[in-house]
Amino acid sequence: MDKRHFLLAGALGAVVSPRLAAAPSSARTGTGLLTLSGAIARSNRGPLDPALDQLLVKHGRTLDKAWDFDAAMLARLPAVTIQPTLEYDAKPHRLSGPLLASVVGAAGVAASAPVALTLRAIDGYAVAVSLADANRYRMIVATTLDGTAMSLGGLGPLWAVYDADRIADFADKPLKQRFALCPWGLYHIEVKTV
Ligand SMILES: Nc1nc2c(c(=O)[nH]1)N[C@H]1C(S)=C(S)[C@@H](COP(=O)(O)O)O[C@H]1N2
Ligand SMILES: [Mo]
Repeated sequence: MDKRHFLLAGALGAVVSPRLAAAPSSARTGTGLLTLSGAIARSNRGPLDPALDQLLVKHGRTLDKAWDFDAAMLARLPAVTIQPTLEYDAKPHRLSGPLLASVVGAAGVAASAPVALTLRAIDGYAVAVSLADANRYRMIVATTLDGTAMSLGGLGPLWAVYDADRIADFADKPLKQRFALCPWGLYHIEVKTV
C-alpha cells in the first residue's frame, strides 16, 4: 500500500468507523412506519423529540421511550391474510399483515397483558381497543391490499383491520358501521395498562 492509499484508508476509517460503532444494532434505515409507546417492555429509540417528531407533536403526544418499526421489521413478523367486505366498495378484499398482537409483542407486550391500545392515524383519528378484543377480532396491521402495498393517499401504508364478515359483533351490523375500530393510515400505537 503506498502512502496515499494508506492515508485515504485512514481518513475513511476515521470517518466511517465511529459512526458504525455509534449506530445501535436496531438502527432503522428503511422506511419508518409505526411507533409504539407507553407500557412497552422494550424500546429502540429515545423520548419524543419536540423538534423532529412533528406529527406526534401535532397530535399532542408525548413519549419517554418507544419502539419504532420500519417496513422490513413488520415484514419479518408472521403474516395473516383476511378477506373482509370493505365498506368503501362493498366488495371483499384480501388484506395481509402481522397480527396486532405480534406487533405489540415485538415491543415486549404479552398477548395476555391487561392493556388498552390507542390506535392513531395520520389524520388524527384515534380509537382505543383492548388487546383482549384485538385478539378476539384477530386484528391485523395490514401492509398489503390485494397483494399490493397501500399508499399514503389510499388506506396505507398501514391499516389496523379485522375480518368483519366473520366476527359476529360486526357481521350483524350494516357495512358502514363495521370498521370504526379500524384506522387506516395507522402510525402510532399507545399502550396503556388498564
Ligand atoms: N384514519 C382514519 N381511519 C378511520 C376513520 C377516519 O376518519 N380516519 N374513520 C373510522 C370510522 S368512524 C369508520 S365508520 C370507518 C370509515 O370511515 P371513513 O369513511 O372516514 O374511512 O373508518 C374508520 N377509520
Ligand atoms: Mo364511523
